[in-house]
Amino acid sequence: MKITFRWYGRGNDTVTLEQVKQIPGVKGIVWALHKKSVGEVWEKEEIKEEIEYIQSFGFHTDVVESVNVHESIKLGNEDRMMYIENYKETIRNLAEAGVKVICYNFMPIFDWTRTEMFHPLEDGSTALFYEKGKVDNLDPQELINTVAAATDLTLPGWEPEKVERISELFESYKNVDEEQLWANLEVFLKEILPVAEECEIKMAIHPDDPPWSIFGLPRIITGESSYEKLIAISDSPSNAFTMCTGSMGANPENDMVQVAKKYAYRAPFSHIRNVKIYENGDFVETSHYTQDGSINVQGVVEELNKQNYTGYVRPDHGRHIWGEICRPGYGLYDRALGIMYLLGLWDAHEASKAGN
Ligand code: DNO
Ligand code: MN
Repeated sequence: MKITFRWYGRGNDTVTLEQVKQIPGVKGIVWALHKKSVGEVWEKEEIKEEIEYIQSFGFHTDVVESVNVHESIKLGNEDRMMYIENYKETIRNLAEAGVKVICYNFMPIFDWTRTEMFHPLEDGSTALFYEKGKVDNLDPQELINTVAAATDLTLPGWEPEKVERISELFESYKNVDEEQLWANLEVFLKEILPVAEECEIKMAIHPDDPPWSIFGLPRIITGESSYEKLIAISDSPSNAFTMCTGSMGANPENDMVQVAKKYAYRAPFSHIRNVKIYENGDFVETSHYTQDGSINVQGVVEELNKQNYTGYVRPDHGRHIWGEICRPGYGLYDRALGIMYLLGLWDAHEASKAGN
């Protein structure tokens, strides 16, 4: 298990790399060129500048999250080939800079979806919250307003250029059901995987968050059967997964210990976090501690340890604690606590394996 930390870049994150350096065990930064528009090629020079800065702190830059996929590719529009060619060039440029894993997702229009960014918890902290009944009855525009009001920072997946075209995009997705979205993903994968394989890059798809359809939009990376379908499309070693316990695990039917048991071998990258799921389908993000939520984080780490997992791991969203003002879910303190929990669990399993 190689511990990493997601960081949004200079001037774009409230957390600094000087601070991240003080979290024990962090070896790498999960990064991206956040200023790029979706669909643009990431040029060699800009990649170099970013990774040199990160590496000057002694961190590796092996993992990128995310190179986002243009809506035209997901929709299967006529101009998709141009965007696919751009994507291939980005893969090549990242490989040349030494990148090993690219995390991406294939969610229509919205990336992760929550109804509240700073939901108060009983312990006085706040966290991201998903109110199912609200999403079931909400106009997507209201959701966009909620996200916009929560922070001045641009959140990945909620870029202004996309938000401006929201009704047009909804209209386009009327003709795309789950089957069509799978077909479009297949076209994308068959094009990019040979390039990724040649470059020794793993394309690690992130599950849909939450793992079910919202606003009538299709969602396809939702559980074990999605993983089976992905493998059936291509068993290239580059066709890989980002195992995210909090995203996939928000559906209680997904047992994340089982998922780790069966699929960690294909997940060069894992996001580990906890959510507390309520009976009505609402969920709130909690600390990483197993007892605080519904996900068996302890069991997942135990399983990874049994497999001598060598993938990259990052704590995923945390709460906002000790008065920290930060990007929703991406503060310093709770993610640092999460890392210490993961490392503690890991070391305890190592010790018991060694018979200590
Ligand atoms: C939620 C987060 C996601 C993730 C992107 C990857 O669990 O990890 O927002 O960053 O979906 O493309
Ligand atoms: Mn995640």
